[in-house]
Amino acid sequence: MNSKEKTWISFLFSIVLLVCFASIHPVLAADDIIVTFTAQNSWQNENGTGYQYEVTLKNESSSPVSGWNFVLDMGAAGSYDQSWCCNAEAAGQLLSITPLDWNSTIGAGGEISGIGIVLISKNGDIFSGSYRRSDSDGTLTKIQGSEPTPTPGTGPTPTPGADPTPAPGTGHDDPGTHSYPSGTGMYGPLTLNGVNLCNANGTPVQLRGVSTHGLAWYPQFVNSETFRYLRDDWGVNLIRLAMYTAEYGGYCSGGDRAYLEDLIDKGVQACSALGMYCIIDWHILADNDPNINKESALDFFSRMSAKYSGYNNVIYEICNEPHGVTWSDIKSYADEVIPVIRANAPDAIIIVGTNTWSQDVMDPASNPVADPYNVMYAVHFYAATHGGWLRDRVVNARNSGVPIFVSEFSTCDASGNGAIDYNEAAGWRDLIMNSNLSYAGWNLANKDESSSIVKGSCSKLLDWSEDEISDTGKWLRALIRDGKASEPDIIILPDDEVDTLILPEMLSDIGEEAFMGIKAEKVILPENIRTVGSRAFADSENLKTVVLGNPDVVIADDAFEGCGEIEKAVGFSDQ
Ligand code: IDC
Repeated sequence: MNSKEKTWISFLFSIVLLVCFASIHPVLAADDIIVTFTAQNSWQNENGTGYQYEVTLKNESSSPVSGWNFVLDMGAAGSYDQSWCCNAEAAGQLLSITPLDWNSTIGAGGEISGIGIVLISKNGDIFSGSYRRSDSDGTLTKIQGSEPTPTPGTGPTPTPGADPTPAPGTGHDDPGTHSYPSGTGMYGPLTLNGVNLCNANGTPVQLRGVSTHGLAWYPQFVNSETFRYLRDDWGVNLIRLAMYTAEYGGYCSGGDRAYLEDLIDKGVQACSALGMYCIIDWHILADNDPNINKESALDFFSRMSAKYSGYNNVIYEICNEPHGVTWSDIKSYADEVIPVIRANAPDAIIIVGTNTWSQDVMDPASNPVADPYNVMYAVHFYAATHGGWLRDRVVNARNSGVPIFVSEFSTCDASGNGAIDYNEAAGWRDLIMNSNLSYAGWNLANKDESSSIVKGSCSKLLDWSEDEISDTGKWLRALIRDGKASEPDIIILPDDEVDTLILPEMLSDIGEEAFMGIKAEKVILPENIRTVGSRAFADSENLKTVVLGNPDVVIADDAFEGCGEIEKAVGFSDQ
């Protein structure tokens, strides 16, 4: 064969290949989206069985698909309950799902995951499986998966570790991208100075946050995207992880302990990567006396404190709301649990609940726990039930040397529901702001009750519009935002051992002389940092490199006075 013939043959061969390829993969292929429902959890519900599905969408075509939707026919046996990381609308038996901004495009051959949909079925798990989506009307046709099965057994049977994690949005895929050293809160280690919660060099700090609802009830809110959103939009720097011991899926009432501990770990790790603090809350309630489940508590806190011993952002709340007991019952419990935590976490902040649903804050004034180092006491208020009289107690207790943490509160009444008392709430707000109290508002969920910060009608886990957060949510967000806005420059004492100092993302402006004389060789300024003040890093002898997350950061001329030559690098690639 001469070269001309060869060229012809290879040309013809290509044509044949092209024709074969085109017949298998039509250029304008239709119905390229495969939707897969995988059941993660199931539990008995008054209307049938609740199933929590992880939903993925795969784009089998060779071009990206934007603005997808799909429509699931739930049949007569199915109904819609809630969802996350998508918009859902149920009309009769039809459930229509559309994306959020960040997951609206599926790349060529790509897949998106993290969508959660909870459906109720009277006929077992009829939805698990894969479906092909019709391009024309979005309807789904099952191509693989289960036939209806008998209804499974009772009780919540969550699969450990299989809780929903929202698919990451662009640029937010790894909360650790601008990472904090593992287990570091944005103000570094905390300590008490009198009744005030402070950073290591004695500057008072304020932890402002939200408490989850029961972890077993609303696990979907425990994820780093939600926490990041709360941090960046609301100014939250604290998440309380409320783990009920007796109620619904409770740790001591038959709940899945491994699953609950996985959720705690997920929450702790998310907070750590975001420089946020978190409270591990042993949420006693119906079990009014903490001594009832003391053995479990000792075991739990011993393991938790060992696991998080190096984490300066973890706070231990050892009994949510004792009631119907005496202070000496609570104190004797605390005097057993505190040393167990101290053995592993010598400096952690520990919060002790007080009697009468954490209202009797005067008790410890005359009779504190045996080892009061870094121990605070809880006050809980619900504004429509607990007014000025409880505020007076808080003031008196603090004047008597009792360090107080408002580890749970809301604007409505003590049922967690009912009307908001804006007058009393304003009184509490003044006390919180004037006394720089740290707090966690109840609750981070979309339950249809006034204390939930997201409305029952909204299933989004982040990016809530004004209409999607409840009145309590609005009030709380304003409180937190104002707290953040009025926060003084917080100077963090860098650890002498640290070669690389990663500054918290929340520090948008670095004040004058804030980090003078640090020992680190390298400083990383996350992208949120806008200005670096005069002599901010002056006289830092070892300092050689400054990594700028934001190339536009405005740095005072004398910020590095007295240092050697400084190399400024842009971006985080060398972390
Ligand atoms: C409430 C929840 C509610 C749940 C109930 C279970 O808001 O959805 O059904 O617990 O018993 C507390 C408790 C806290 C309560 C809250 C409101 O710490 O668990 O949550 N509250 O009643 N103390 C005072 C009020």
